[in-house]
Amino acid sequence: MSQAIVLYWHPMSSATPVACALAELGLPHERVKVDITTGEQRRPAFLALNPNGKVPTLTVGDAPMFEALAIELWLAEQHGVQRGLWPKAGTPAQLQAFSWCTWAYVTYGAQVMRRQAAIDKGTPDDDHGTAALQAMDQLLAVLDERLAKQAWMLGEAYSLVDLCVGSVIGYSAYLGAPVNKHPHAQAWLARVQARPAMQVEA
Ligand SMILES: N[C@@H](CCC(=O)N[C@@H](CS)C(=O)NCC(=O)O)C(=O)O
Repeated sequence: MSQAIVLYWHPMSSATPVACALAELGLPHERVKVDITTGEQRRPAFLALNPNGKVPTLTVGDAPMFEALAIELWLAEQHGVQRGLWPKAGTPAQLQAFSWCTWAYVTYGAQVMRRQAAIDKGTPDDDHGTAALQAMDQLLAVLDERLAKQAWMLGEAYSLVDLCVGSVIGYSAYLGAPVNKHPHAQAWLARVQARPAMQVEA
């Protein structure tokens, strides 16, 4: 029997893509809401699971893990292959899957954080906010080129790479990233966001 999975989450947060991935996989799990607006994330019991005091945090049996990207990759590797939602180990597609998910969270994500910082300062269009949008525009062109040739990130079938990359791109659009200048990426994002699993309360 597989070990119990518990997701520590807060609505509309970095935990959202993890909640959607669990729904897409149809994996039974428990949800524990951590109210990050009242400081629940700094309680000792929670810090023992994630010393950073952040959601998402996942426990698998007694073992905790954190960072949305790590959790999504673990879920995909552990539970996605048998459901046809993640490539088999050792295939060229698996290498692309790791590359694009990391691209979204690390390379593109750095620009998202830069834009977010400018917005949080109350000056979204200061030098940093504007430079972040320009950098995202260039990265979106790379994504658009891939999606001009194929319907989904790995080819002709939807995978958890679409969920992972689409979650970051979707959030960036909300911060003003020019996704609508890139028609293939824009159409793909709409298809990703229409998945039933993306509609879960998260
Ligand atoms: N890089 C982390 C970011 C996690 C993060 O910043 N979570 C926010 C919610 S979106 C949080 O828990 N904030 C609570 C706090 O900073 O006190 C990840 O992807 O998991």
